[in-house]
Amino acid sequence: MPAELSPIDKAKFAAARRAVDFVEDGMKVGLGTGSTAAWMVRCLGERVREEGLRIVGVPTSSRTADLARQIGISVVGLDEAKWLDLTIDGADEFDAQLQLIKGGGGALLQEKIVATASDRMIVITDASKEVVNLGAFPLPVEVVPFGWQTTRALIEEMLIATDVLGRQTTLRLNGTQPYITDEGNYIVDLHLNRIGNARALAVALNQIPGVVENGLFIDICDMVIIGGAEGQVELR
Ligand code: ABF
Repeated sequence: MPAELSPIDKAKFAAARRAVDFVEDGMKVGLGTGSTAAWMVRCLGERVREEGLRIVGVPTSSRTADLARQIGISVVGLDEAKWLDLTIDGADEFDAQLQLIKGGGGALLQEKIVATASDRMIVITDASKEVVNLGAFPLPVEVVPFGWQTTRALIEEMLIATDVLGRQTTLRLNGTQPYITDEGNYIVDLHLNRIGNARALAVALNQIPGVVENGLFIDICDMVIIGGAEGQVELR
């Protein structure tokens, strides 16, 4: 483990390091996005260089694609890979059922497509992201720019009939301009505080025209690896 890391980065590194043990020669691997996933890409690169591990990586964002190429991991698109053995990614929140909120990094759409097209998804995280109820972290919803204010109003209207505590929504910005995803869309963050029924909310959101995808990952994650600042890991 790099010695000069902060406690949180040591925890992220420990989870990432353990997760790459699950990667076997010849696998097609989904490469997540975010700072924890970036550690995983570096650890995977080390195995490629030092052990001659032969893998193909499918990145979930342009940022991850750039990093993987720099590090010497072969990168292909999902349509070339077709189906993946394993995806390893970070998360913003996870609960006891391994339901997740993702998308704080803005890559939820590609992350969900890639994870869904994988035999197995492993989430790597530090302990701070474990929650009893999802929702303290704002739930990202990717929407098409056309008519986004109408889409946002429809989301707010739908939330009234939903089992959530908060109802505020905000358009994600990059400076003063809307944040643009890799797919050219906007993100509306939902400040819900507590989500009672994540499964029902995920379905309801995706029924609204203009919503492309939401950051609730239900029945997608198979294992969470929680890293600690002393290098310890816990598998759930
Ligand atoms: C991705 O990166 C996202 O889905 C999640 O929003 C974020 C987690 O970032 P980090 O690992 O930097 O905390 O996995």
